[in-house]
Amino acid sequence: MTRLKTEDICQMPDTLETYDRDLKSVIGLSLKDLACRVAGLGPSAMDGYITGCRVCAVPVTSGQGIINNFSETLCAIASHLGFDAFISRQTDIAGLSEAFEENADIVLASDDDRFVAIHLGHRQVVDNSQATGRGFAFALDQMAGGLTSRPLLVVGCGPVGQHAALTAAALGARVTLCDLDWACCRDFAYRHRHYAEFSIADSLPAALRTHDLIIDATPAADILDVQSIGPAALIAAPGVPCGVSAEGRKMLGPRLLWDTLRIGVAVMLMEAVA
Ligand code: 2YC
Repeated sequence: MTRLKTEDICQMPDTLETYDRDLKSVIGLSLKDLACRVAGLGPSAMDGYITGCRVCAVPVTSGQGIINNFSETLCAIASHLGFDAFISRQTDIAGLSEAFEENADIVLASDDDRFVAIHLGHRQVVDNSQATGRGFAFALDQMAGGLTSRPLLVVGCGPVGQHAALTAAALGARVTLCDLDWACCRDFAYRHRHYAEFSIADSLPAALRTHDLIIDATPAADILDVQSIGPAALIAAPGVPCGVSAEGRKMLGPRLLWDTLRIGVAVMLMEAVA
């Protein structure tokens, strides 16, 4: 999991309204509507669950420690979606205890390895990597006007890529996996062979030339050479760094959906509360 830096997120709390407008222009849905769609409930039905639902972000000091603005950004996203969000005054286990004592319904917390939403009442855990994979597959479905029977390339066969691949397949796409670790793709395809048929690309440049729908689920910068990408291709890229270079991002414009945290967090919260 690539660790965010403060500079990746410090603008987010103040730009959520603008972000939501941009997202709606690219995928036709607001952040809340997208996350509700992933969670399988309509936004109005979801409102009944969201209103008054208390979300506590608990800073965690283990490993590389706290990322400045991380918990604040989680709270800002939760509030933007209509939740009653707050940050625990204390960190770690004391913070977790405080969340419980302050009647939090959902705790958001991340160490260096796992970022989860835990619904204390439903006893449910939603993992960020899984929620992000699902969120970006749905987002691409929206951008593309449907994935049914369409070839879709997932680059990166880690937790985010695997859940993006499963969700894209569930949405009808013909999914091809690509990863430097070919065996990882083979094992995933074999494990899920009764769920869907997953192809494996042995060359990324060739796969980029033959796919118009691409999910970049790698922690690698500049891995997607825009020269190999077709003029109609749509790309969904979760996380940091973006697999498309800065000039590539300019060239792609609204054909690229890149988001480092908001879609994953929104899906975590909606899936935890649904
Ligand atoms: O501020 C804190 O509580 C830190 N312990 C947070 C560490 C987050 C580490 N993970 C990341 O930077 C991201 C996740 C948000 C999703 C993938 N990587």
